[in-house]
Amino acid sequence: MSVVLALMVAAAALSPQALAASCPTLPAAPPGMRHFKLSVGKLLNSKTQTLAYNGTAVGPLIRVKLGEPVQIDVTNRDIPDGTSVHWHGQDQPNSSWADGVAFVSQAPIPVGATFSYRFVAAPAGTYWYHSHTGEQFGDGLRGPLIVDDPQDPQKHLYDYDLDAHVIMLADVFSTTVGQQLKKLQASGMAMPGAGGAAAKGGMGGMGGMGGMGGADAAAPPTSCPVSVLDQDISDAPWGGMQANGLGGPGQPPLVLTVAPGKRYRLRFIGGQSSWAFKVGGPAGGAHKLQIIALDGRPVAPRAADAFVISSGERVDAVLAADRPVGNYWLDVTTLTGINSPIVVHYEGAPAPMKDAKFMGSLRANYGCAAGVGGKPGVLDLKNATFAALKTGVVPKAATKSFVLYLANAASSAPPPRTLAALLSPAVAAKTRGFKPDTTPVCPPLPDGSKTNYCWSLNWNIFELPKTPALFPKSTPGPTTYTLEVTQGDVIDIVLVNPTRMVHPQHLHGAGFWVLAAGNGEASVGDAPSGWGYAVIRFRADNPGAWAFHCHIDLHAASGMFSVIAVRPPKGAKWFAPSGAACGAAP
Ligand SMILES: [Cu+2]
Repeated sequence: MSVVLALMVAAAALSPQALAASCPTLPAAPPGMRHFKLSVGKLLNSKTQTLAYNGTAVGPLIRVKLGEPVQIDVTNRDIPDGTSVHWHGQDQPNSSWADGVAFVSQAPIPVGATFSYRFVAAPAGTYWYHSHTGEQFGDGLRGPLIVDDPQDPQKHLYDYDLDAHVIMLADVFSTTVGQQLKKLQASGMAMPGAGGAAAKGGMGGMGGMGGMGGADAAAPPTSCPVSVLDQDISDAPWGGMQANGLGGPGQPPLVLTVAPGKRYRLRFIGGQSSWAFKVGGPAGGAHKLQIIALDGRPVAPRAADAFVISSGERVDAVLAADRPVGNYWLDVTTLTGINSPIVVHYEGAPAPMKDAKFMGSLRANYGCAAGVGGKPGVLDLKNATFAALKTGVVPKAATKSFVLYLANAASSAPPPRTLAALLSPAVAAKTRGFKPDTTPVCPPLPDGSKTNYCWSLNWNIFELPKTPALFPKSTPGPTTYTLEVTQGDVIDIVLVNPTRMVHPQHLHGAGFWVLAAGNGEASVGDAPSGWGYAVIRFRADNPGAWAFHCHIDLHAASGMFSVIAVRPPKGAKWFAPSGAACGAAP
């Protein structure tokens, strides 16, 4: 009897319905506050996505001014697991409750409920919103969020900044990301070019190779040999890509209309869940791009034929319509050339879809290019240096620092001793004493089940707490990896990537300075040559529970995730007074 009761209690604690008993809908936004509504639900009869905002391939554009208060009412129409919306890149000062991460800052919004998010729009730039519940964003829950700066310091660089030129990129699949994850957990990662699931144990037999992933060659419509050197590897299958819901398999391309002689600000959003994309060209391309902002922040302009954009990243680039009137391709491809393009259409040119000669030049596959490193003029943003226009005052030193390995938890590669000493004892315990492991296997999942796929931070397979980390009554599980800091701390995080894949790490609730980045030796440790590293610094001045994780959907879902708890000094409130959290204990 008591066992049954305990089980029922546990089940109730997990149900979004029960958790979100108090998931409040606020009254209509007061004057001066912008008000938007999102309806979240299943999308039937689509070949490329299973979930959608407002029933459209890409959620509606939310465009506001810097400093404007915003209210967005989000209704869960029919998603049984619940949902939540994260406002990617927005600082959320004193509004951690509105950050939208299920089980970190809120309970999932249950079916039929409407939760009102409120926050002040800042900073200015190109941002986006997406689900932060389970793996939902890769299934189609993504939309653009633009914050305009009335005093835009780059206004002189372009003539137009059109809604129609906000470009949401996405990789699309015939399976949900959840299904992809289950398959990977069951059979492990395929090696590049291996054409199938790896042997039992995932990386078995490849000791020392770290997290080399592979394209799932089960049924890609087109394929190119993957290039490890250029990082064009993904553990997701390839099903095609879209720009604003167009250009996918069997679809017409996205058309960007321009007037001759004018300059256009194009806002690219890396809404894809797995694959990195190259934007620009074709090689020797018709139009050069002038990059003016990265991840929303203005940078000193820099010209490029093309650039690389990973999951979660944004690139603002000016395209000058300086070619003879006509139609031109603007390529968006994987790094090795699997392609789905955008058309730049000049006013006065024939409609591109009716221009047989032009459309005849569309190649379903541009062939297998040399990749990023092999093409002149292609900027790999990870290795290029950009100067931020506004840096603020960088604190001189950190008060607290962390080292995070972006590790495949089945990897045999041990951290170097000097870095190992910097890991917390709890984390060090999880690294199995740093003994080289000649038969690498993933540790069991937090629920005890076996897995063959285990991305991690410091070998920890993250589990979400049962009640949101932000709530006073939250109790973390054994592998709920929480970095505890105090409001006012200056934090350094050393990110070390010992794997062959890129891992775009995303910090919630704060911007950060990149102090150093590159390959080879990190300035604060001795990462072996060939590993990638980045050292970031930020002010932990925003109290709350903030996610810090890989933005590749599969990686975050498999365990490459952490929570940074910014605790206010003793006696101060954890919630902002305006906090109206979803599922908060009364
Ligand atoms: Cu990753």
